Amino acid sequence: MFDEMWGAIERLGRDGRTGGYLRDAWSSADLELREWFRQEAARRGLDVREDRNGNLWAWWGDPSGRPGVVTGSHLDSVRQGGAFDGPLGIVSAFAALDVLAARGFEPGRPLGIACFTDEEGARFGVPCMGSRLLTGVLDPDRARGLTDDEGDSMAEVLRRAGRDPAVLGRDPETLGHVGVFVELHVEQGRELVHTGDPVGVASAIWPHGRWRFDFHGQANHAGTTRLADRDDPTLPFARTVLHARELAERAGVVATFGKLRVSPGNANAVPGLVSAWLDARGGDEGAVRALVAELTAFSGAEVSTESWTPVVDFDAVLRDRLAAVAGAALARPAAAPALPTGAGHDAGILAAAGVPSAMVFVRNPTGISHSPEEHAEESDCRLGVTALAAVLEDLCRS
Ligand code: HGY
Ligand code: MN
Ligand code: MN
Ligand code: MN
Repeated sequence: MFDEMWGAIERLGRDGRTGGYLRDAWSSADLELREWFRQEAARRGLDVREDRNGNLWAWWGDPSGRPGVVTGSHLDSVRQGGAFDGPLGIVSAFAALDVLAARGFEPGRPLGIACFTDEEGARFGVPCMGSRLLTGVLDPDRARGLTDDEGDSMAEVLRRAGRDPAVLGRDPETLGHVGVFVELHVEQGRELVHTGDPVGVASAIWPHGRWRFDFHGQANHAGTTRLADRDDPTLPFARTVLHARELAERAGVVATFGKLRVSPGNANAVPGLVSAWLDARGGDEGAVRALVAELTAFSGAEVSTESWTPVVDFDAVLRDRLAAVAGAALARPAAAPALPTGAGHDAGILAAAGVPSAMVFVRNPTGISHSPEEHAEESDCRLGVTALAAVLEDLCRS
């Protein structure tokens, strides 16, 4: 079943030229993937629901009686992203339920699969949109007003997708259905390559955030405007990028300007505005915040915070329990290794909301992610399903 599911979605939203994925939230590719999720759930007789924030839930058993064990991830991608970031968690979830059902397993408590909407924030700029709205850490009015690169608001986009933006917001009833959440995800680094393990568990998620830097200047003719008469915003931007690198190296954190908009974008004009998005992360929250503060002062730009996620330390008892179960399921000599990650996840948002949460990582031989080079070997993906099935079975017993 794993191959069949993987084969069914691999082409959805794939750019034939680059092999990268374009699965913006609420795009046609995203809508096709949502339909695929519903069909896979229906094939298994799971009860599928979409909550007020667009997250999909497929249930084996009724969670309204007792909070369930939930696994899952997301199906959207960054632009030109890889195949595994998100979808591996969803396909592995269905495959793990197939393994359990084939064994004649009857869950002692409801067992669900969650597909969180807009985890990457590629379109509207705020990552983990669906889980942030679900848990109430994102103001629905702000979410409705966020715009994409064409200037369409999320409210407009939701209406076009047949959803009612007025109902966005905290959803304690749906969140109350989640007794424990386990997200399987491709590793976005090479730690498991170094340890020689196919599967690991997450110990923590680094604090991380996104800030928009707007460098204002004076649009003017590229040929007739003397250098001394220019107010060219690309110069302070360039200085800021170089300074960010120096600060990050000194502080032992990471800082990235990965998205840039030069307006109005004429090759023969000095731009009037440079908008640049900073992504800054690191194991030390104070160091990340200090870098952003110093860069803000240095830049002379108008700076606004798009998102901030404090450090997530996953529950150590749950983490160690799942590491032992996964290690045993794979007949490994020891428990699966626990590793921190610099990548954000819905599991982190749920953990921050007080839901017992954990993550299972599957080895990525390239260590590359958010790129078509992202990879996981089929054999490791299958081991990930074996580990996830064992973890879910263990959690359903408690
Ligand atoms: O940006 C992240 O860390 C995640 O992939 N959304
Ligand atoms: Mn990602
Ligand atoms: Mn992801
Ligand atoms: Mn648009």
